[in-house]
Amino acid sequence: MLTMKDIIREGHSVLRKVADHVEIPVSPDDMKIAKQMIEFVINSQDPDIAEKYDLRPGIGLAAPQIAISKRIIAVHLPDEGDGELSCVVFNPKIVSHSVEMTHLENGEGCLSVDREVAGPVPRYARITVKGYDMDNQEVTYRLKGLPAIVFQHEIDHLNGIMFYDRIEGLEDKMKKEV
Ligand code: K1U
Ligand code: NI
Repeated sequence: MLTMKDIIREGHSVLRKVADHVEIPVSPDDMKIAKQMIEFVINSQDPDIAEKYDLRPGIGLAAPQIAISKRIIAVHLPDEGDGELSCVVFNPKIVSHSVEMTHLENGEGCLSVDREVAGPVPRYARITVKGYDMDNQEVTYRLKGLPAIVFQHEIDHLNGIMFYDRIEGLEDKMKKEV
């Protein structure tokens, strides 16, 4: 299973690369990576498992964060209703978005950033994402609220973008990666 040792941190060159597309149908190797990623995110939210393995809770993960430069994301979080959104998406692509922007009141966190970087991260309020699921089926997600923000954060990782790159007026020293 993946642990925090497998998560690379800011300053690592893979986090600044544009990740490669995944071949569809998904290869057994890529499927294994995806399964490990969603397992990590789910485990990280289980208080007992998180304590035992010293996992920082996360609601999403992108393959570059485990040093694999491929277009794979995993998210596990409450949805806008009573349920949860738990999925892996291969080659996710934002195909449309609102003009309206939003941001999280308390800013964003990142498992690859071991410090707090304060400030609003502007995100589209609503997005439509297309990609492929673990059954090699094309999927479409129409998202708003936290799921929309998390998808944008994860897709940014596939394009070498860190959340603080988007914070306006952030002092240069806060953008420096040690
Ligand atoms: O990609 C990552 O580094 C994971 C990151 C995703 C994310 C967080 C906030 C806004 C956008 C994207 C995290 O999961 S940080 C941890 C976190 O925010 C959280 C963890 C448990 C419960 C609720 C939030
Ligand atoms: Ni992140």
